[in-house]
Amino acid sequence: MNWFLALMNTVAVNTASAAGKSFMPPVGTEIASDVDNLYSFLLWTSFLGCVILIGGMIFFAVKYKRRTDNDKTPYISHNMALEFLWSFIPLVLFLVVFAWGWKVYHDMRVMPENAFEIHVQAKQWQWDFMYKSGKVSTNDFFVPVGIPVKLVMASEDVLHSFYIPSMRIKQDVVPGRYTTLWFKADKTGDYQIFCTEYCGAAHSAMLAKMHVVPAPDFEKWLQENEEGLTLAQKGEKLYNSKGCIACHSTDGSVKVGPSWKGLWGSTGHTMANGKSVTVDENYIRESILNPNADIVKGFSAGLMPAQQGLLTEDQLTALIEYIKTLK
Ligand code: HEC
Ligand SMILES: [Cu+2]
Repeated sequence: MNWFLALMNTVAVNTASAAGKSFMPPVGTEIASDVDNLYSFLLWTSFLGCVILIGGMIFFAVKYKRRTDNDKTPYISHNMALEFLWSFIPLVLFLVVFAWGWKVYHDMRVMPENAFEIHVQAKQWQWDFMYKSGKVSTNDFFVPVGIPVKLVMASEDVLHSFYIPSMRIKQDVVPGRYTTLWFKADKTGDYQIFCTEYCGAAHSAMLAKMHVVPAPDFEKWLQENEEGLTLAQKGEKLYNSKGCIACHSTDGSVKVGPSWKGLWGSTGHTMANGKSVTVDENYIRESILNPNADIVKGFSAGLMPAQQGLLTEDQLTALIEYIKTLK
């Protein structure tokens, strides 16, 4: 039996050091270490369970092997204490995993209030990163270290999925709606980004690099080759050129449609059917592309021309960023 234990020990030690070093991608956030801890717990309890189960099976098979033809199997009906323990201990383990997993998932999905927002646009087969300052960068994703970053993501064509293994975060990027993701990078450095949803011929080449840099360097990068207009300013131009100005004011006065002033972030926004919504990116997106989906209380349906197919994802993002500034 000793050689067996020695072997098991070697396997365990090597797996542990592999898991700690090369097996998992480098840890870039607090959430990443939370995920790793939970994963290690799962791995080790499963390993222990496996040893107890398979080890016990082998042990009993050897110990109670039938030796002569006269060996009789004793009659055992049940064992209360044993049955209770082998149900109760796994139950506790599963509940621990449930609560722990819920906590980590909760931390991943609750967006911090004051996060730095960056728009991510996926298309076959590249990632565009749009900053509020107007800067756009393709497949190179610059973020400041130590500051919570929130991603508002849209797809121009098919389903993609944005994955940064070192941050242990992943989120589908779905055509027709915005999805969000957040992280706070702890360490400067370069990290790999993947698309993890098969999206066509060059899916495996849909890669990007994340560059986590000190905040001053990030500011400097943001200002390099600035295109001139911020996202909100581009939105304001569209507000004029696309004719929204005919029916929407930005100073609170009511025209044919509701004013955009104070629209962003309002929580008890009432619809004609009595429903009350929170004004976020997805609500505004839907209101622009398909106005009849939700009619604002006090206004008529059928007046606003649907913009589906008339605005690009970029233009939609710019308009939303403009509306965000009209506090
Ligand atoms: C012909 C008038 C008209 C034009 C032009 C128009 N809208 Fe509207 N819009 C309305 C009306 C009326 C409503 C309220 C009824 C509804 O919810 O559909 C509305 C609602 C909205 C809302 C929801 C507002 C809220 O308080 O919830 C948004 C956002 C919006 N429009 C964006 C736009 C954008 C962007 C454009 C330009 C591309 C535009 N609209 C052009 C008439 C117009
Ligand atoms: Cu993709």
